[in-house]
Formats: sequence, structure tokens, C-alpha cells
Amino acid sequence: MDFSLLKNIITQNKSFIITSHVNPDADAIGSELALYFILKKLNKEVRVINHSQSPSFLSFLDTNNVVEKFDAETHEKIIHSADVIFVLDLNQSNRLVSMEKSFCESKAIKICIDHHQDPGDFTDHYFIDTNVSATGELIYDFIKETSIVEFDYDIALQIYAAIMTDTGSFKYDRTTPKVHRIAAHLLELGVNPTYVFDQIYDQAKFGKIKLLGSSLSSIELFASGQIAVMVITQKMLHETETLEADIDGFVNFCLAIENVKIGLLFIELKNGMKISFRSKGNIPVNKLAAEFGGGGHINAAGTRLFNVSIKDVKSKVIKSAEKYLSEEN
Ligand SMILES: [Mn+2]
Repeated sequence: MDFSLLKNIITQNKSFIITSHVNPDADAIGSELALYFILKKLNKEVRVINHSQSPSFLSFLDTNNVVEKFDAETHEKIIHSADVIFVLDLNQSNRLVSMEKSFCESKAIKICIDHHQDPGDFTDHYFIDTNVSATGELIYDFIKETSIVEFDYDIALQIYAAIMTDTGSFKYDRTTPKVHRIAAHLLELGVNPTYVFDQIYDQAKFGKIKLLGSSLSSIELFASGQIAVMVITQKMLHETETLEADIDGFVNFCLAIENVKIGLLFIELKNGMKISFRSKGNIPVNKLAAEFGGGGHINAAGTRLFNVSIKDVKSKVIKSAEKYLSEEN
């Protein structure tokens, strides 16, 4: 990808805002902080502001508490007056939730760096490659191709966490030779893969493991065992003292069952619900998600619905999902 325009915009401007999607994952936060470190090395003014609080298991990435939770009173002015706003790892403005209005009203140059399909028209410039494993891989490519700054450990840690998580620890289908070459370079810069994995996957609160247990027990099979459905209710979250962010990754257990081709996770929210869609092979769950106002990748997608309950839509979603089973070769 040609990053010269991106380099020029960074060089020619002074104040920057970086943001990402609701419920940020390690690719969102890692990409944000890698870009933050690049901009700081260039002596720019930078704020990283998200709609959501960062999940505690990612606090090892943000030891200086750079990432701020959006608050209109504190942040609206600086979002309006920033020279440039970066949106990372998302491609629809509604994924900014409470920040969407300030973002849209700002006169800043808006830049989207992302790897999801079907981007909306909401920024001035797009640096999108749907073939890369993670947004963090694009940040790596940007540094590599422009030499805008030198790589260092701080940047390497962020990019490694981004790529490791978005490739499912180097196993999803965009785990290319290039991804492993990047990982090798990041290890040479001092990243300790055991440490990163341990921080992200092996420091769970007991409640999260209990929630995983009840979530696994909720799984039901449909369509002759080809669709697995997991349901997580507010009651389950309360009982285990867990948050929506703790559910990250649970849906993948649906695909761990033999013969299952589509996994669906219904999460009850305070004011609606969220559905996560996963599939194997070439079953396009992004198209299925789009039927319900969402989007994503071919094998991983999601949507949020407001003012509806799980029982209102569950059987409708399963029925729609059945259509896609026949699309598999
Ligand atoms: Mn990502």
C-alpha cells in the first residue's frame, strides 16, 4: 500500500486524536498505542480517546494510562479543534457510539486505517487492506515502508499483541508468511511471546471462567448440528460479576464442535442485544450479519440491536443462518 499521503498528513499537522471501536480488543488498543508512539516520537500532540473503557486484561499495553474514556464535556472541544482524527480497526461511524456525533461534527482531516470489509463513507482518507491479519499489521507496514520512525520495543509490543489476537494466536487464515516474518522481527525487538499470551489469555478473573462455564452449558445445536447457538444473559453477567468485554472469544467454542459450520452468540445488553457470528470455510457471515444491520469479515461478524430482546430475533437469525449453509463448497 502507498502510505506517502499518510506520512505527509502526519508531517504537516500538529494535533491528533486516535480512536477505535466500541469494546476495543487488542488490535484496536495495540494499533492505537503503536500509532500514538509514532506520533509522540515526532513530537506531535496526541490523545487516544475511546467510547469504551479499556478491558483490564489489556492494561499491560497501556502502562501510562494514555487511553481515555470519552466524556463529552472533557473531549468535545479537542475533538472539534484537532487537525487530524484517526479511526483504527473500524469502518462504520456507528462503531464510535457516543463519540460519533463529535467525530462527525469535527472539521479535522479524518483517516480510517482498517482491515474490515465494506467500509462506510465517513472519513476523508482510507488505508484499508482486507487481506492483512490485523490493523496492527497495517501500522507495521506503514513504519516499514515510510521509515517515519525507528521501530522500538514499545511499538513492537503493541503490534505483536494486535496481530497475535486477530490471528487467533497465528492460526486464522490470514496468518501469512508475511505475518510470521513480522512476528519474527517483533521478537527481535524484544517482545516476549509467552508474556504477551499470558497477559491476554491466562490472567482471567475467576468470574470470567465461571461465565465461560455457563455460556458453554447454554449451547444448543440447530440445522442437524451445523449451527451452534450460545446465549449470555444479563443475569449470567451479574451472577459472575463480569462485563461484556469478558465475553471476548467465547463464540469460538461454538465452532470447536464437530460438524458445526456456523456459530452464533446472543448477548443480552441493558438496552438491547449483540449478536456475534462465526463461520468456517467460505460461509459469509458478514452477509448474514448485514441482514441484521451489522457487518465484519467473511468468518467473523457482529451486530448490535437496540430495544429488542433475544427471544424476538433468535429464531429469525437461525433461520437466516440456515440459508448460508448451502453456500459452502
Ligand atoms: Mn482488527
